[in-house]
Amino acid sequence: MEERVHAAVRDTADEIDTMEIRGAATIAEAAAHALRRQATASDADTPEAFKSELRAAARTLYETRPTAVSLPNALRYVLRGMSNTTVEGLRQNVVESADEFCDRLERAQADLGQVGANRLRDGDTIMTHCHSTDALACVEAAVKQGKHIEAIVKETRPRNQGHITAQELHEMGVPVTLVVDSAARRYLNDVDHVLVGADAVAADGSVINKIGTSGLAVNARDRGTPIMVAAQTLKLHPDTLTGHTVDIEMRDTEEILDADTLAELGNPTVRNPAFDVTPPRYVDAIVTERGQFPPESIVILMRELFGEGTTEPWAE
Ligand code: RUB
Repeated sequence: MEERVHAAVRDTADEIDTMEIRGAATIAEAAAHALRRQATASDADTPEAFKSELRAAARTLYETRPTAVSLPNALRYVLRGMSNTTVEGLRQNVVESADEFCDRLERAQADLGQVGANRLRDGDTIMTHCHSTDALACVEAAVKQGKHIEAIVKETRPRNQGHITAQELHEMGVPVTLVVDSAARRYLNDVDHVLVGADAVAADGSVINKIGTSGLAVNARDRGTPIMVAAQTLKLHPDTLTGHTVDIEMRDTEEILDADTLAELGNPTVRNPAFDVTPPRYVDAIVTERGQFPPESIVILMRELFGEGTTEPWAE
């Protein structure tokens, strides 16, 4: 099966796996592009062979990182477009649905940005965790509305995605203070909103995002600081409607310390979970392109979008 998967798809899968491509929305967009590439490069001579190639490509992409639901949601969106009965027709279907998916993603982020920006007031300071394009879309829209926003940016160990956030905020003209993760509570007194993204939102309103989000949310609630999650509907996890839980990715311990240091320390067990779950009671608003929702109401939107659940992206 692997040999039918185009090299460009395997490259994208590798880049997602090694996090050269990262962040839930960016992963989804790259996966849609990869399926498009598989379709345009395919030399399948029957519709069945073409569909089977696309499903194999989808599975290769799916098996990279388990937590961001935007990935299977993207694959499902593109594969569901395959309705034609000829190879050329199917190729056209995939190209069109991949392009449509990427357009919708971009529009959703812009619309969500407007909703999130309305929650921010002129002079507000936000605190961020990790790097989220959905969250930054809110800040960008607020800045475009003429609001002065400042940011306290958490480093986000072990991979320091906070550095990307700091750089992008700087490019928007937002003054940034960078802090180590453990300093977050100290600075929450100076913050008007905690603003984070999501890799997945469960039917009960729980938010799955970069490890450390839940601790930040608990501290923010203790300080009375509102917690806003920017998550386009692509982040809603359909399987949680039927009781499934979200798989939390465990990453390589080398992201935390190298083998020599590990040996010097007497080879302790090291754990490196990439994400955690913030219960809905610590979240004030989930901002989507369809408006803002209290976390407990997100299930209504999920039922509207997905019905009672979904199948695997490659199901026939
Ligand atoms: C990224 C992360 C981001 C979400 C949302 O984790 O937790 O907050 O993916 O990002 P990683 P976006 O760096 O491990 O991929 O809003 O861009 O979809």
